[in-house]
Amino acid sequence: SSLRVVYAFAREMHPKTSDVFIQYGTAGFRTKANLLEHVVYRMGLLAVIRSRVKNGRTIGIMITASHNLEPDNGVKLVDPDGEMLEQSWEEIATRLANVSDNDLESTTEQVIKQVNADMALKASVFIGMDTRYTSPRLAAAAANGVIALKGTPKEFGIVTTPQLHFCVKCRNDNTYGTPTEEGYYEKIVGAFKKVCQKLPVYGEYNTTLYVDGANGVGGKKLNIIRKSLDGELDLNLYNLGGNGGKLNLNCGADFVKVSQKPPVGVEHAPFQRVASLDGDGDRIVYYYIDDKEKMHLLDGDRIATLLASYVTELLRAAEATHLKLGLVQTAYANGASTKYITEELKVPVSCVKTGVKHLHHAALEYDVGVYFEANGHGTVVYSAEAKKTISKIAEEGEPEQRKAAQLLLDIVDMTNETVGDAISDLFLVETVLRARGQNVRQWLAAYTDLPCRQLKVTVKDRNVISTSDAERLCTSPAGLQARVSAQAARHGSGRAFVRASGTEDVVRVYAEADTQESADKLAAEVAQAVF
Ligand code: NG1
Ligand code: ZN
Repeated sequence: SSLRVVYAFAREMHPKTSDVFIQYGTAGFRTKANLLEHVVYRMGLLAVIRSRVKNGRTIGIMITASHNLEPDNGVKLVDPDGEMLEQSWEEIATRLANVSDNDLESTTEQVIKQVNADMALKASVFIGMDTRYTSPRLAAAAANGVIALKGTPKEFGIVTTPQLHFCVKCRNDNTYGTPTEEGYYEKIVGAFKKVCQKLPVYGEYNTTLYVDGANGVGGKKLNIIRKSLDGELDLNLYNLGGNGGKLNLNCGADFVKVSQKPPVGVEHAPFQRVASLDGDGDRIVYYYIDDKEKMHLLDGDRIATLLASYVTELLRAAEATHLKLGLVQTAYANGASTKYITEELKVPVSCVKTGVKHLHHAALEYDVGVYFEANGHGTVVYSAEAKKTISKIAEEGEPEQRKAAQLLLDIVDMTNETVGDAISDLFLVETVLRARGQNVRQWLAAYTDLPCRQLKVTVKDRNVISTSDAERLCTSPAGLQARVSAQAARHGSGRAFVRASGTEDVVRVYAEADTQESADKLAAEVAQAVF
């Protein structure tokens, strides 16, 4: 059959060259780029099957290893609504990625039967990639996989991960926007410019923003956007990938958050706010350096509270408080942020497992769901009911109500609801600071973070660690949780947990306490217990 030819082609063109088992994890497959070509090709096959199961709706394939260093790469699938691949398919993806070339044909047939795909249907797959030098070759392998099963690939070239998610969503739901990079700018940047017309600059807010682009795709895209901002936001961009700057190396959101150090490659001025993006543009943290050269970090928790408090304010002004707003965090959220959300903002907060799919899912429970990982990955999602209500008030409400509702509608348009998006989040943060006439120090004043520390420990088999209670408790190996709890109890405001990473072969340790010294000590003690 013609499929025979397809599998023979796969063996020749994208052979499986490694026997190392690879797993579809928190963010798809991620490993050294040279081990991925056959995996990506097979994800091309799977995307076609998935598209057919979804009645020909478009599926996305993104080639990226996000905040990892240049030698790594990765691939993940995007579902029709722009969300992460449905969890039950992760096992199928893993199976397909690991079979031998000889068994690829029979396994693919099995999968087609198992998911009941009608292979006579059309199939459409959007492919995007980050700036890694290994990405074009992998994107081509993905396209070959799509063509092999007679699907139609559309290559977007270099885009941020959230831009690809956005395009997939728009392609399947044309009320959301136009499925192109330009369509993305029109909607998201267009909404920011609209808001700027309504909110004149005043108070302590200043339109200058420095950006650390992590030498990745996000900075490059902001460089395109920069020229269209008409002075409403003056972006000073650093780490755009030129001048020998290496992707994510000593720069970018993950480096800044985890090391609690400013990135290299950025000029610093005291109290100047800086936004730091990660390599594929789906995470963002802010920071500034004070006049004593101390860095102050405004992480994902901080962005979440800023957005949640402002949207709450607008809902109140629009008299739409029956819409339920909630916030979703993970165990990595700083304890001080959770306390602030509960006690000051009086907003319900849920804690879920690490990984944006868990947060996204939990956020959909609310009319307005704000979700962020502490590392800066997050967004806001609005229910259909919320959008309808806000639109109605924007048309028919009293003047003050209408004003608030119209502003909210712009904010909804500025938001990439499909996934955490550094560019969209940047404009949202700037909107709130501008609306409040605040500088970055005033933003930081909302609450004081507990000092914290993150460590990674390499162990023989990280999978011996199991957890419960949204990863805050360790259920195995036996006795470990008791030791972690005992150590945490010895430090003021001490809290610590351990879990196996879903993206790296390590165990992660998190600790917080009332002083940095204590947090560091607690993290080291817990790491010792794991080891
Ligand atoms: P792992 O490696 O499972 O901790 C990391 C991040 C996640 C998420 C994924 C996907 C931390 C502690 N973990 O997961 O939040 O962003 O990568 O990129 O930041
Ligand atoms: Zn990322």
